[in-house]
Amino acid sequence: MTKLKIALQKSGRLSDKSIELIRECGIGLTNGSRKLLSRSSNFPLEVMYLRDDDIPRYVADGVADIGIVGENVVAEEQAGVDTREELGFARCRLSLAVPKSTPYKTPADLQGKKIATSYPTILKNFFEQQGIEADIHEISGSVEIAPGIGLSDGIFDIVSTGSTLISNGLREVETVMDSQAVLIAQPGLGKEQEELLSRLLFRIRAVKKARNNKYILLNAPNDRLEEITSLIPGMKSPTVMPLADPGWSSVHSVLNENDFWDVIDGLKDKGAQGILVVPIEKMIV
Ligand code: PRT
Ligand code: ZN
Repeated sequence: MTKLKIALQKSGRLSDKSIELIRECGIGLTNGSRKLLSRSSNFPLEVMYLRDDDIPRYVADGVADIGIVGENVVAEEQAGVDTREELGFARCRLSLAVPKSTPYKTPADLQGKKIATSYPTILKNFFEQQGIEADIHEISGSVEIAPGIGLSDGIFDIVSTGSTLISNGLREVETVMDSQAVLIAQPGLGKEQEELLSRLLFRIRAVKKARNNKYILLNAPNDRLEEITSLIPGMKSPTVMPLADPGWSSVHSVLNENDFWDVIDGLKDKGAQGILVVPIEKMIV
């Protein structure tokens, strides 16, 4: 039987969330202990665990059909894979940073400077676009210490909270790209693999939607029902049921996480009571 082969990071910032996503898609994995390979008993999926930097190449070469990796690695490796879905986790950015005391106004201030990075391809493209000639010094880890030990004038690295930069006396001066985990696929997958991938993507989208939405239940005075239901239109329209107490109704709907607190404030202002908000496990629209 045809299997879809997916490459996941063996251990690191992407691994737990990647495995969790697969599990939330209802795909059980045997030996989740991250051996080299694991299989699913209830979906034709085979997982191979790799270093994240190797994932785009393995997918491009067809050793794996699909993979989960950061956009930063996809851009750096230039392996020729298709990005099929943004997954919304492992968000970070790739930025230029210089020592706090170094004056900086525009990228042109980096002309002729030495920049340490683990992402030479992305940085080279950025400098080319900006018409800047700088000396890119590739190092594989602890990039943030390079200026302090006199190895470079600045760095180009992943930033998330920014605390690593601050504790190394560096200042973020330019964001070159934003990144998050993405699902990549080999271009020109076979028909059967493509069918399996669309089943998987259907589930991933249901999980993503559910994560972004909450189920809301509340009691509303009937004379303000219209105002209240207009705030929570839901997937089609809210469910409204009479309560035993005449003059009151129970309203059920779905609420997007982004507008969550604003809507709750509005509902309270309009007299809603007993508001309950519960997580949704899957959302098929
Ligand atoms: O062993 P393997 O090669 O598989 O893993 P790795 O060590 O190369 O990568 P890993 O596990 O550290 O990161 C995997 C992916 O997570 C990256 O390619 C990014 O897409 C994403 N990601 C998200 C991050 C961060 N956030 C992050 N903060 N990757 C690294 N960092 C580092 C950053 O370099 C900085 O030095 O964390 C440090 C702390 O960041 P601040 O700004 O929060 O202090
Ligand atoms: Zn890596």
